This record gives sequence, C-alpha cells and structure tokens, in this order.
Amino acid sequence: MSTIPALPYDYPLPDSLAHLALMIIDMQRDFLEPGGFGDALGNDVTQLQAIVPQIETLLRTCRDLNLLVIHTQECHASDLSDCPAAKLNRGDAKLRIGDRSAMGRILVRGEPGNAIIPALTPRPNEVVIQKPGKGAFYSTPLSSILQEHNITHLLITGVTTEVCVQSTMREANDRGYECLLVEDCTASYFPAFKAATIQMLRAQGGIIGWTSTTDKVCQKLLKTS
Ligand code: C5J
Repeated sequence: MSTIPALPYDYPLPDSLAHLALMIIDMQRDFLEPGGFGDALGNDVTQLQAIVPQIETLLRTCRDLNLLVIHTQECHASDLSDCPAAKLNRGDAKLRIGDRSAMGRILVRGEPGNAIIPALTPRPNEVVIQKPGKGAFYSTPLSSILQEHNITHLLITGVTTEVCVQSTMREANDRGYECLLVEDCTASYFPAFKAATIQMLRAQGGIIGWTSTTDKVCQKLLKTS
C-alpha cells in the first residue's frame, strides 16, 4: 500500500488515485481580499493570501493526475432565505451577510466578492459546491457527488482552518472518508487557532484524520501515478 508521510502516522492512499479528490474550501474574494466579509470582521486578510501559491502547486499536480477537484463557496440566496437568523444576526460586525460592501453583497451568490480568487478559478470539468453552512455537506449535493465518483479519500485545503475547513473535515470523517488536511494549504486569521485545529484533528491516533504538507503530498502522488 502506498502512503504519504503524515501525522500522526503515514496516510494510506487508496488502491487507485481515482478514489482520491482534492477539496478547496471557500477560497473566495470575500475572505481573501480587502473590502470583503473577512475584512469587515476586522481581520488581516494577508494571512489567508499567503497559502495561495501552495494551493496552486497542489491543484496543478491534482489536475495533471486527473483527480476530481471540488471547490466550495460559502454563499446565500439573494433573498437570504437559506440564511438562518442565528447566522445573520450573530456578532457585531460593521457589515453583515447580505449588506453591500466594496465587492457587492456580502456572501451572496453571484456577487463579485463571492467569486473564487482568480488564481484558483475552477475549470469547467471541476465541481463547485455552493454551501449555506460552514460544513460542505450541510444542505448541498456533496455526498451524492462523492458517491457517484467513487471517492473514498479527500485532500482538504482552504479557509478558514478552524471554521469551514474543520467543519467539513469532521463531516467527511463521520461519513467514512479518509481525510488528509494539507497544513500549508490552509489558513486562519488567527494563527493560534490554525495550530490548535491541526493538533485537534490528528490527536488520539488521527481521531478526525491526518495532516501533511504540499511537498510531501505532491511528491508521493507523482511517484504513485
Ligand atoms: C467563515 C469560513 N470563517 N469559510 N467561513 O466564516 O471559514
């Protein structure tokens, strides 16, 4: 069996790479660019921009190997009918979901700020999941898409580590997927939260999954193909 060097122990790859998919969570302008939701919440968005080159490298490798690539976007319908009051009213941000920002209405489907950043623009053959929640399985067709493609293993990347990335990895683990979080392809506005999340996910013998880095993942995938 082929494995990727990882923590808490080497990550076992499936028999065929056709069962492995890359997930890129919420690399959208709203979280990464000035004037969006992340900025409105008072965060330094440059920390999230720092992971773009590593995700580009991993994405290039996965595309070269014809792996299934899944992008997600956190977004809501323009009438906010899929945004519960508990989500809409939480906190004291100067701008809320649905409010107008420099990049259109915040976290609303189809608005400029909701677009995935240009460096990672999905190709027509890639899956784009529009999700109203933090986890990518809640209220989306993700489960059935993974089943249709016979996916058993997931490489997980994106933002933010402790919110949408962690929620998605936990949801995937509960559904039986073998998940590897690529550490240098995920970021948080709070570095301490990223570090704690990585430790939590792989604690207790990989209770939620594994973690590794872009160079180790790419090297092994290219050797295995
Ligand atoms: C947040 C996300 N942080 N994509 N969303 O609200 O993690």
